[in-house]
Amino acid sequence: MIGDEDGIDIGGMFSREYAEAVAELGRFNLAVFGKTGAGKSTLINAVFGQVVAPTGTGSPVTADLAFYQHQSGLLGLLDSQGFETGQSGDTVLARLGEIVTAGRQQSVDRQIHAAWYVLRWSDRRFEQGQAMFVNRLAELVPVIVVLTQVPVAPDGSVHGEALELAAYIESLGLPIAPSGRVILTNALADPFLRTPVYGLQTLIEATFQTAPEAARRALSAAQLIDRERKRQACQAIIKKASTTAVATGVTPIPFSDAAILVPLQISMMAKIAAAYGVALPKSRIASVVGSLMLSSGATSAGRWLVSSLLRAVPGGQLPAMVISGAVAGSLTSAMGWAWVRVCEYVQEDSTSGLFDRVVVEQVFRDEFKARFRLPRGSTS
Ligand SMILES: Nc1nc2c(ncn2[C@@H]2O[C@H](COP(=O)(O)OP(=O)(O)O)[C@@H](O)[C@H]2O)c(=O)[nH]1
Ligand SMILES: [Mg+2]
Repeated sequence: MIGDEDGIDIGGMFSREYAEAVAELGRFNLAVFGKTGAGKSTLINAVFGQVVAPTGTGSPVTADLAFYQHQSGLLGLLDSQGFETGQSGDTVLARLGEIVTAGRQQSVDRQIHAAWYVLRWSDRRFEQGQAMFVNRLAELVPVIVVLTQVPVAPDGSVHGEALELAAYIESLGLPIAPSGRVILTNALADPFLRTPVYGLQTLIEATFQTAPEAARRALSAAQLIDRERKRQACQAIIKKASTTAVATGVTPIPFSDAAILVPLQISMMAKIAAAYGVALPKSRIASVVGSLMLSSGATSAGRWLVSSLLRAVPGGQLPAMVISGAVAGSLTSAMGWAWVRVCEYVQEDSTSGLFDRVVVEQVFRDEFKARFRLPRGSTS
């Protein structure tokens, strides 16, 4: 058991709170269509990171329409394994029709919220069969049309012929979500040609606009592109927790009183991890949170808190003081943002795929130090 000497089972507490927070976010379900080689998998990877194939239990999984889930549980993905329009397109549409119909009787996190129709720019054409497919698809689910592998110059300008193709598709008057515009993307940067990644933020924006309100928080958590959106979600979580902490206040002596804040802070950290869609097994995050809080001493009877205060007080004398509500609030807020930094770090550094404890602790501490301010007048 990961806990401190006060007997708080931090890991267990975190796990429960995290599961609850993820469940509360729900799930965003996306269907992705396009020919083999169009760039579906590459695009999904760039936007959501690694999405794993499940066992297929409970989902109508077939060879032509496979259901995948993000490890966080926040994203469901229906991937047409690649098909041509015509006969196999009909099969895929029929299958999707069944899924959509079945979903109508179920909760919102079982429904398909949007589709991406993915088209490789270098095909340089959009056939009538494809237009018909988009039309029929749009009867089942809102369709966003995405041009992939678009050539982009180092200065970020898009190849003129790609713009022309997009304009041509738009001129057909298809029911393209959310605004009739085709979205041009390049999911891979080429360091040799110095071509940048392009259009993913626009794609995410369009997907947000298309998704129903109930699925947007899960989408925000699952995607990797729009970090500002995640920060905004975390800001609300931190504000709520620190406001509660202000109302709580703490007396540092005896030290154990600081532990009053622990459940609040654990809950805050769990909600943040969920809002970031940290794609690690929850047991693993829980164990890191446990060791983080233990080693930082934040939970062990507030020792760390007190030593932080000591360092912040000129002369290093611990005055006989009550940690005011303002300090409790500032402390909780600093912890929240420090944890946001850790979640960002873990997401950016997806190559490691692991929480490295030493590094995580460093990232946490650095951000905490930068954020924690002793409110004026609180030590007198
Ligand atoms: N330069 C570049 N190459 C891409 C891009 N998307 C896909 N590719 C390449 O195109 C090929 C097919 O991509 P993939 O994602 O497997 O297509 P899928 O069959 O639709 O899933 C792969 O070799 C990718 O590396 C992109 O945005 N830019
Ligand atoms: Mg693929």
